[in-house]
Amino acid sequence: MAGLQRFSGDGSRSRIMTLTAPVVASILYPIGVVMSQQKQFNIAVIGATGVVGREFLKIAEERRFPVKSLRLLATERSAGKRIPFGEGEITVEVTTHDAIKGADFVFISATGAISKEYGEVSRDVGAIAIDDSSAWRQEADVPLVIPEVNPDDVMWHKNILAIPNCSTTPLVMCAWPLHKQNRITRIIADTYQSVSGTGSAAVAELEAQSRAWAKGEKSPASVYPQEIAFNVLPHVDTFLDSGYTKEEWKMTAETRKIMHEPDLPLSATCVRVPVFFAHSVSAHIEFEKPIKAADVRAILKDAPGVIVQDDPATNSYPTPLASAHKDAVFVGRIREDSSKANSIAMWISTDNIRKGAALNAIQIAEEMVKRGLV
Ligand code: 2RA
Repeated sequence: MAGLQRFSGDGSRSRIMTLTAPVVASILYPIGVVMSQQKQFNIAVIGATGVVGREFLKIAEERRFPVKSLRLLATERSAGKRIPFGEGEITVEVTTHDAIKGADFVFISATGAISKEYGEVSRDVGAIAIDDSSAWRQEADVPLVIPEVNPDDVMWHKNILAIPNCSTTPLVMCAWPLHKQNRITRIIADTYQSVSGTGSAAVAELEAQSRAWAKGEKSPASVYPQEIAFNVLPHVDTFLDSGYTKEEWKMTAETRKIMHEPDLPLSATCVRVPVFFAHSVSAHIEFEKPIKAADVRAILKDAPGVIVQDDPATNSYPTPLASAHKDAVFVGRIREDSSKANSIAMWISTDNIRKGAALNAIQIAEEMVKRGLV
């Protein structure tokens, strides 16, 4: 059994034990959970020490994903760190091709270059890669999946599957159930994206700049091109020749692919805001036929993974602060767009690290397990 190490007692390195699979199962899952009858999987997580990687581990435990063995992989800088999992800790190893041999699932949340390389290696060694980057999302033989929207797309995978960008997922989770009832003809989406979407260095930068500001000092921008504290930057990812950013292009291209609507008109403006966790979207959606705000509320109330929070009389609407660390996509401020017939405006907030990334990845794996694809 590859790689799962558990520290006993004081956790000293001399007392590292490598455990066999049945022991692991009995340690990770409380007595009474019938793990022996459930298929279990060898998992490798690339980018295990990052914001998404750590959330992935939390969610795998919460959802009792059937783990047989777990290898946590990262850069040399992080190798040797110990990360809690179950009742023990696992030592982070350097990402190598050998380290993913024997894995059933390889979850990748690292750089685009690592995603590209390790997606290919996963495929070559017969593992299933579920990738969080944009490296594979537009490849014709790579399904881009939100299990609540297009679960059947897992069926045609060729060992690499991608999860959508964290600003795309919440929008599509709300748009898709409406589109099924009344065809969408155009979407305008403006995002308010938290710094955790950039990674832990950006979270630290916002904190440092906020603390410095409170003391009347300045802390320089290094992750972002300009200060992010008490500011908003209409700039997420790189600028393209079209004048859009790559993040904005991703929202269009990914929404089209997931909804199987290759010509769906969508224009996005993606904005970074001084919020730690959870992305928000202000969406204006036009439909083929007339539609009422009440219809939208009713449809979205039944939409899987979506919670309607829409009571202006009590100041109840989604916010990033309240949506952070939760699984659902929260939607509110649903109203008929006064500027255009057959159009609805709405406001969406979602934890970008959970449903926007780690949770969606685990749900894809769960969908594949449910369908006996692995
Ligand atoms: C961001 N959407 O928020 C990106 C992360 N995938 O920067």
